[in-house]
Amino acid sequence: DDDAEGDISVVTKTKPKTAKPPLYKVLLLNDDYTPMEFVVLVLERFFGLNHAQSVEIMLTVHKKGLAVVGVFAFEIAETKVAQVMDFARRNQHPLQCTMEKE
Ligand code: TYC
Repeated sequence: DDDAEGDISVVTKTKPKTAKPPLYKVLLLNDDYTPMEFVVLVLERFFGLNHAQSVEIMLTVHKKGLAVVGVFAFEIAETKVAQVMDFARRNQHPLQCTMEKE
């Protein structure tokens, strides 16, 4: 360009992408014996849900057979599953909790 108008340059950056860790769904499974109140307590205690949210998810598991109760990085999901399984076992309930890659 030899006239007075200056070219406008726009800087476009491409962010170097940091690999994001895979996420894991933690699932609660229905059974015929674990008391509803116990499941609600589990959801409140280990998943930080309030009472209303816990009742809602418990009823979803009861009706549908299972539900996702949270999504976490591997280590956190693993810890939640272990905590739930241990708490259920100590209270002699057959409640099952598992995880799967999202
Ligand atoms: N089905 C159980 C009952 O009728 C209640 C229940 C809900 C059990 C959710 C497990 O993950 C569960 N007492």
